[in-house]
Amino acid sequence: MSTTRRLFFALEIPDELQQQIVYWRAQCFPAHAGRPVAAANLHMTLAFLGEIGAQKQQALCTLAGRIRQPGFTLTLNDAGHWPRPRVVWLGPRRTPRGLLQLASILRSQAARSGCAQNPQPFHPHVTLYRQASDSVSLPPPGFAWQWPVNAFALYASVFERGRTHYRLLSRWPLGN
Ligand code: 2AM
Repeated sequence: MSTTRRLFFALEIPDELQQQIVYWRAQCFPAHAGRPVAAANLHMTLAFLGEIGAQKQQALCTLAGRIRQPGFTLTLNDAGHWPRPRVVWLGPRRTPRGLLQLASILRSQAARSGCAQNPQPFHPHVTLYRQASDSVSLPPPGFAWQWPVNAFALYASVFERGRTHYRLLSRWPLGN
């Protein structure tokens, strides 16, 4: 029997920024805003692959390794609340072209390999809270976290001892 894993391509957020974001979150959101995502789990999904087997994973990794794209600077300076999936998110006010291109390539490679993609346009975001309360208030504008993105990664979503965590499996550089 072949085993599958729940995989996705994502951008890592540097550890120091993850810590700064959770510190800011604790200051700026009400205590009952929702279930906060752990600092180490903060990331930006580029393409969700779903439950896939080793063969498909290998094929998608080969394609990912052929991507030649420059890096870009990402600035997270916007926040929002999606009531339906019940998430509060952080994202860029202006999406860098490089981020759109990278997500678009990974999403089309995934779709061509049989990983159904969300038909909605890519909306770059970092989930801050899950099971967000309906009335959560968002912090005023004026915050911004910025870093140079010079790689993207493949993660497995792992449920262990009652918790989900994201295990980094592979990383590919973005060039100049
Ligand atoms: P979310 O943070 O908006 O929930 C691991 O689960 C990552 O994959 C999360 O970033 C999650 O996005 C994303 N994800 C989970 N299911 C998905 C789906 N069906 N379509 C797109 N992204 C999904």
